[in-house]
Amino acid sequence: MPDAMDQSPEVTVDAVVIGAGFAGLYQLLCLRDRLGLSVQVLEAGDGVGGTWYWNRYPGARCDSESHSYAFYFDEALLQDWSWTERYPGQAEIMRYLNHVADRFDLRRDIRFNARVASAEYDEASNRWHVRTEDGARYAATYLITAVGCLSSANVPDIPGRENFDGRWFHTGQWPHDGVDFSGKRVGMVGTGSTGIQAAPVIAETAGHLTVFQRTANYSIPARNAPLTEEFKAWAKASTAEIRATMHASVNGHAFMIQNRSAHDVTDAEREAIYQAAWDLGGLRFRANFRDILTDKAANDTASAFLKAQIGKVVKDPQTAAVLSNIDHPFATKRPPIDSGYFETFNRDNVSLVDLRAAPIERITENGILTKDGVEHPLDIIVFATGFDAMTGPLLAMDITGRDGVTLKDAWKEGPKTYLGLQVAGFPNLFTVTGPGSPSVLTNMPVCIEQHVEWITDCIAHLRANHIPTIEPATDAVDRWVAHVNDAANATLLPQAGHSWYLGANVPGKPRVFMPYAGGMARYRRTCADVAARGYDGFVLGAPARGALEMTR
Ligand code: NA7
Repeated sequence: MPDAMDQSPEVTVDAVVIGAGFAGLYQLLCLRDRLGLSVQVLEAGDGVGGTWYWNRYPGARCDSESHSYAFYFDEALLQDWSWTERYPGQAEIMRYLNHVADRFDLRRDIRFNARVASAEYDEASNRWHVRTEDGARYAATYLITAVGCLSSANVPDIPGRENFDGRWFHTGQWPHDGVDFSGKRVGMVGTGSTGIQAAPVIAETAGHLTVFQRTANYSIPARNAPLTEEFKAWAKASTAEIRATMHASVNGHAFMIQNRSAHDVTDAEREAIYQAAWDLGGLRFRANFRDILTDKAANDTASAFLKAQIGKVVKDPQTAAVLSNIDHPFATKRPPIDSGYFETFNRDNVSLVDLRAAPIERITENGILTKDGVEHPLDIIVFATGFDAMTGPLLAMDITGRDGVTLKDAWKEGPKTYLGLQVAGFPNLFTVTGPGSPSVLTNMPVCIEQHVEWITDCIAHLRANHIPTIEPATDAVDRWVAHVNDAANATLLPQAGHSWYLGANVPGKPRVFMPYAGGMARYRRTCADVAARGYDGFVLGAPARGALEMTR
């Protein structure tokens, strides 16, 4: 008997786009308004926003500066929108993306509450058949995933969670009506960017906050503040300059990495440079010297400075020692920036548990039991434990390409893409900010714009030339995967053996350095060259005979 899914009529469009965050919104706009295609966006949430729709945890804030965390494709949009703070908060980013959706009339082609369950390529018709969990069906020539890199929550499989009498939450699936911490005993597991943002805010209202730290982390003050009218005026007058800097920089930020080695200056000069960067706040700290991420001795200087700051801020020496017992070079895990994180440990209602000394044994009815036999009584557990990054959201969908090969099979040893954009054996499937692209190592809107525009130009090329399919050649994929590895190995990044860049935070996930560490500017040139050379490394399907005759 056919199931309910088979009974709903299939809707045919030129392109299905999965996700309505920055990437999905811009991809819709480009394909629909620039190329004139019919497009259906499928979005699991009930609103636009992607990452920012789900990550509503207390203190959620972007760590790219607001004037660079925006679409740059439309000058009028840039001129009309004003950010209010140096680093945009979650609610303001949501307002921005809703503004974009309204301004370009995008909602009419987005179906909300539509989580994609499967997508299957049919060679005979050259169509992707896409199903949502609620049984809707779509057929499309092009399938574009705009699912984000950090959208598959990693809730650790700690025994006993089901027995906990209190409530628990993952920061990436935060309730829309918030969580009331007042007077509650809150345990927060995880001290990545998220935990570091959340702890100070939770501590403001919680009866007691216990932070469970497995890996100690560096953090630099964000020094977030309202933007001055002068800065706002400068940002609006300087959009061309800001865009040029973001396109030229390694990370897509609106500042360049200084072209000097940490060894070029005296110890006193270096200390003064670090102090000034600490006082200024934010990710610019990493840009002080060109060799911070390539030379261990250079990195050690930054690392020593940052560890010393923890000791200056945190009053209890034992707590300071645990917080600064950091085992990896600076910035080899995503460097958090914070608003009062280390200061939080000076509060009477905050304590730190060192999971390296006593790991979590299990969750009990009353709280968290650590291996030293101490039960930490809790009313609420917050898992700030990150994501099954980059591949997680793609593999959560059942994607099947040519000859019945699934993406799970194709990637069982780790993700294999060409330029992070396409997978061999999956014709006309494009992965915005996919593994093998700079993505999470950059200021995301910049790399999203580049990917979306490249994909749009590519589809325009296919259509203009009646080319039915594009997919990468396997040797081009092999070369790119090797290059992605080489680029990572030329840096200190793989030295943080437990980072999510390597997939090491998810049990059983292949250990492969997933993002491309060769730099955004270089990557942008590579993608442009590939296209200019007739999509070198890609296999283009032969134009249909009828189509060719029509063009003659
Ligand atoms: P992260 O950076 O992956 O941090 C997750 C944190 O949770 C990190 O401290 C982990 O420790 C910790 N963790 C994960 N699983 C466990 C278990 N089972 N027990 C104890 N501690 C655990 O995620 P975030 O959400 O903070 O940030 C993700 C990105 O979002 C960030 O990099 C920015 O790009 C924005 P570990 O280090 O694995 O020992």
